[in-house]
Amino acid sequence: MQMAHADLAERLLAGDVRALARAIRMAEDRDPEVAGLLRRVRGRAGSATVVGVTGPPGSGKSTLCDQLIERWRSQGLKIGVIAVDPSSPFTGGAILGDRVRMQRHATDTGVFIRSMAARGHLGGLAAAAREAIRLMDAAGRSLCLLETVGVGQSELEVMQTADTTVVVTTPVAGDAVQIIKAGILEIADVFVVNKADLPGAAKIYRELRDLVRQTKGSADWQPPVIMTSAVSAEGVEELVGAIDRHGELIAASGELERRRVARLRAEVEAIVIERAAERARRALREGTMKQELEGDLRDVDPYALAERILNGHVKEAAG
Ligand SMILES: Nc1nc2c(ncn2[C@@H]2O[C@H](COP(=O)(O)OP(=O)(O)OP(=O)(O)O)[C@@H](O)[C@H]2O)c(=O)[nH]1
Ligand SMILES: [Mg+2]
Repeated sequence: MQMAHADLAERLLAGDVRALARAIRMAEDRDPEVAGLLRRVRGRAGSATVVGVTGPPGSGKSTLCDQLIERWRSQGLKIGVIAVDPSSPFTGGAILGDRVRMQRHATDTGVFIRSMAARGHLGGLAAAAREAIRLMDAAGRSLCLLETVGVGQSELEVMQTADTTVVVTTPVAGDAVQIIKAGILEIADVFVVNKADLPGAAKIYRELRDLVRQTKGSADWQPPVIMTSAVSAEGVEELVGAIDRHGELIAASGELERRRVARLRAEVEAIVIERAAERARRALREGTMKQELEGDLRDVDPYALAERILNGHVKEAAG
C-alpha cells in the first residue's frame, strides 16, 4: 500500500491526468488513504487560486465556466474544474450536461474537468471537494474552478473553499429572491446577471445592485454586479477582470491568508467530526458498544444510554 501511495503521489506531482482522476475518485469515496496521499504532496499544494461559481439550476454556470476557461487558457493557465452535480447522482444527466457545455476543452490536457455527485456523501461533500482541489493543485493546476448549485448547506460549505465566489443569477423570475433565501448573498464576492440577452435583465441588475449597496461591502471591496451573456461571451472579459481584481485585493490585504486559515480550522473540525462518527460506527458494529445495546431496552432512556455508551467507550474506541 505504501508503495502504491508513493507511486500515485509521484505520478500526481508529474501532472498525470489518470493519477489525478484516480486520486479524486478516492477522495469522493472518502477513502482514508487520501490523507496519506495528501501528506506526500503537501509541499506542492496550496498555491492554486480557487474560484467558485454558484447560482440556481440552469442559470448558465457551466456555460460561463466554459468562457472563463477559454480566457484563462489563453493566458496559459492550467485549469482544474470540479462541477458538483446536484440533480442526478444515478443517471448522470447533469454530469453529461457539464461535459457537453465545457466540451470545447475536452481534448485540451490543460483543462481537467470532473463532476462530483452532491448526494450520498453524508456531509462529506465539502471535504471531498476540498481534497479534490488540493489534489488538482498538487498536479499543477494553478487555477481551480468549482461549480455548484446554490441550494443547500453542503453546497454553501463547498463554496467556502473558494478564494473568490461568483454568484450567478438570471432574469428568470424569482432568481434574485432565491439567492437571498439560500443565504449565498453573504459569500458572494462578485455578482453576475447572466442571460443579459433575455428580457428583464436590466431590472434584475438594478435590484441586485441596490441590494448589494445596502447590505454588502467593506471599505476595500464592494462586490460588483456584472451583466453577461455567456452564450455570446458578452461581459465575460469584465467578469475575468473583476475576479482578478478581487484576487489581487485579498492577497494584498491579508484577507486571503485569513480566509485560508479559517478554512483550515473548519477543515480540522470537519475531520474530527467525520472520524469521531466513523469510530463510533465501528465500535457500535464491532462489539465494544454493541453489548450495551443487547440488554433489555424496554424501559431505557435512549439519551442516558447513549451518554453512558459514549462516556464509556469513545476513548477506548479511539485508542
Ligand atoms: N439566452 C441565454 N441562454 C444561456 C446563457 N447562458 C447559458 N444559457 C443556456 O442556459 C442553459 C443552461 O446552461 P448551463 O450552463 O448548463 O447552466 P448551469 O447553471 O450550469 O446548469 P446546471 O449545472 O444544470 O445547474 C443552456 O441551454 C445554455 O445554453 C445566456 O447568456 N443567454
Ligand atoms: Mg452546470
